[in-house]
Amino acid sequence: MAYTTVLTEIRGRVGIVTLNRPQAMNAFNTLMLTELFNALDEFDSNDAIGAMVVTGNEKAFAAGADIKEMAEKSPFEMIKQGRVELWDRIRSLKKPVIAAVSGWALGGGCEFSISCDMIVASETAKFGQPEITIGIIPGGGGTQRLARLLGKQLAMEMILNNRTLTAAEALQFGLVNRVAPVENYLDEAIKLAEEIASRAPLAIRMAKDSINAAFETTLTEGLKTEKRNFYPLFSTEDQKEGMKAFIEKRKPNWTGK
Ligand code: CO8
Repeated sequence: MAYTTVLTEIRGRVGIVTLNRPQAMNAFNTLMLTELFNALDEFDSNDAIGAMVVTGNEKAFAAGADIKEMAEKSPFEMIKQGRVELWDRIRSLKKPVIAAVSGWALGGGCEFSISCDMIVASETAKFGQPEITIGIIPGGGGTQRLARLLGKQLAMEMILNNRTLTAAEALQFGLVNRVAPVENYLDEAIKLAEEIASRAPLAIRMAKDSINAAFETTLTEGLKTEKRNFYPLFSTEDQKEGMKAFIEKRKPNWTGK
């Protein structure tokens, strides 16, 4: 499908979505939200794709929700749009999503990146939740995800006092997986996605689901989820192939079955 506010590309087994509103620092307006999630859904249901990358441009990953579009909205209109629920859909995508972040990742942009399964940042990336400066709070999961990822104190400072994190700080605090120079952060993200996409697809799906369960439940319940995802993998062709290939000292040939 042809989109205007996002660009899509397939490289090998990786689906890449590029946010494309550079004139607005990639702020999420209604059209871009629709197109972004349509593009992700398309990639997610395409068996030829094993992982996805979402990126912006060097200057801005995304500067949050479109303030101009939102400024005069009523609570009812905001609820009706259901925008803030969208970020939570990322974890229900079957395939891993990697955010490749350069420049500003603010508000909903920061929340989108931390809702992804991994983040590769450029050295110029800056993560922040400036909602407090415009009289609101994060609505795309920022209060919950940052508190879980960074701990209470730092989340408080980011959300209550607009503290931004540099790429180096984000790496130090475990918010991002790796930091690369601005010239090749996207290549790094695609390389990581390619590696993941070359692995056993069903095991990747079960692994993503199991790790996400860790944020939802007690350890006992989480371990049950892991077992529920672990045992069925022994009914897959890929488990038989993976173990056989190990014993025969060769590379496995995954079929995703
Ligand atoms: N919305 C609308 N337009 C924006 C936004 C935005 N979030 N951010 C930047 N722009 C526009 C500017 O208005 C400007 O447009 P114009 O040229 O027409 O005046 C253009 O992008 C370039 O921006 P600047 O001139 O401001 O560029 P600077 O380099 O000086 O500054 C910044 C860049 C720091 C990114 C600055 O633009 C900024 O602070 N932006 C706002 C950041 C912000 O407050 N984000 C939070 C928004 S609220 C939110 O995200 C709630 C999330 C809800 C859940 C998620 C659902 C989607």
